[in-house]
Amino acid sequence: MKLFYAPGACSIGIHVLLEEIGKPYEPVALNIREGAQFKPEFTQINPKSKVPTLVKDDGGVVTEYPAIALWLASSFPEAKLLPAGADKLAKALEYTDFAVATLHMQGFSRIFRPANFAPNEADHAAVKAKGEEIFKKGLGVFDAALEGKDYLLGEFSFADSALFYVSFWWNGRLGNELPPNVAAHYARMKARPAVQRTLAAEGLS
Ligand SMILES: N[C@@H](CCC(=O)N[C@@H](CS)C(=O)NCC(=O)O)C(=O)O
Repeated sequence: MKLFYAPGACSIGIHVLLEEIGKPYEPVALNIREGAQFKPEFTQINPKSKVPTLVKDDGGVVTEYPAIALWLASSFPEAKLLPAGADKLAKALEYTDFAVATLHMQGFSRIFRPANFAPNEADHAAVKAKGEEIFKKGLGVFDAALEGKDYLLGEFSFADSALFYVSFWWNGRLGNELPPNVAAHYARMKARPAVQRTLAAEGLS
């Protein structure tokens, strides 16, 4: 397997899952600030120009965070990343998609890339404020979901990797406070050897 990632980007969550699995893989860092994702060498692999992108051993390509996470969890059951049963599996996908599609794409993207939402610079402060509102509301949902639990599904699953990366952005990168249950989850995640190896590999520890 080959993982295309950018240090500190959302791909860090998939990087964590690969470290949890512990099978051989090749991490390939893309400099997305310099536009490596738009170069033909990469667009012929993923025309959407996004990380994470996973190339399987059979040469097939998996894109989109929830799909990659689900594929990894299903393909390596011994890593126990896949919750058993339809109800828990649906919950894991629900949490993963909420972190990626709402907190990341709707919230964090507004905070980090306001120009993608409003061409007029005068509107950027309002766009960022909306992003923060979306992000904080989402963290509140995760905080309630974690009440009385160590991980989102009780046991560790692929969904925790998605909450980890948005927590890392909010707290680790922006220095904002996390609500108590999410803060405890983030601390628990950072204590996992797989997370520590990933942070070190991405030059973030
Ligand atoms: N919907 C995608 C989002 C991936 C995404 O937005 N990745 C960002 C990094 S966090 C990226 O590759 N950005 C490069 C760009 O937009 O040019 C997923 O679930 O994987």
